[in-house]
Amino acid sequence: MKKYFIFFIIIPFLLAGCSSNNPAIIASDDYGWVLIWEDNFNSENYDMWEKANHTFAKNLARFNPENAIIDDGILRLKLTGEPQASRDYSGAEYRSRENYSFGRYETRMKVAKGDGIITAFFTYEDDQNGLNEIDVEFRGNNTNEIHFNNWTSIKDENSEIIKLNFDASEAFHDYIIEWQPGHIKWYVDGEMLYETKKDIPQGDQRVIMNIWISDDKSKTGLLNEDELPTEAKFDYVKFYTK
Ligand SMILES: [Ca+2]
Repeated sequence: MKKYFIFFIIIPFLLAGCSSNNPAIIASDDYGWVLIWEDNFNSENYDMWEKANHTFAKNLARFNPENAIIDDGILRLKLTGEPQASRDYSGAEYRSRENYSFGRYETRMKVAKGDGIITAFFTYEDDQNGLNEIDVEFRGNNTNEIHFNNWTSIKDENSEIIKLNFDASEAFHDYIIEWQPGHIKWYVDGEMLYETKKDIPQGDQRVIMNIWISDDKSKTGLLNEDELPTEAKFDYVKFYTK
């Protein structure tokens, strides 16, 4: 009798242990994505992308198209000490010509290190009421922290800062924004790190990658010109829907 008792106690635990070796039970959001386009940056694709030449209020640099370079399968966005029109420094921005909607936006990137320096992968569009945006952003004064932000034209920035177990300036890592009508999820190297259901943009947006210098010294630190030139690198961008 004792033997049978042990059998019935142990077998359910063994079966439970086995089930963890089966294919993972995947949450509904994690499958069904269909790749719509990808750019691996093996060549310039001006039908799809443009190189920005503007700046904005809190940016101490101005984007210079010459600082966005496709080189050996990598998009290199350079930040230099060369004056550019109204600014003392030159950054770079690569932006899609088209707007896209709900979907999964994925990149593999290596960000820039240095006080004041921002590297970002994001979706963005101005509508008549203001800006709509979903960000993956790094401040170069702490590249062990990732910033997930989202705005709509009727609600200011929602921000979440998460500590990573690596320095994003030392190697390439995978970053994903999953944007759906009711939520946004952010993934790093396949792991979901944050989800929000607040203030989800609803209109189509461009896909943008850039490098620039923040004037907000209290948050990003003061630029050290000895850190220049520097650059952020992008291996690919992919867009999926379902
Ligand atoms: Ca590539």
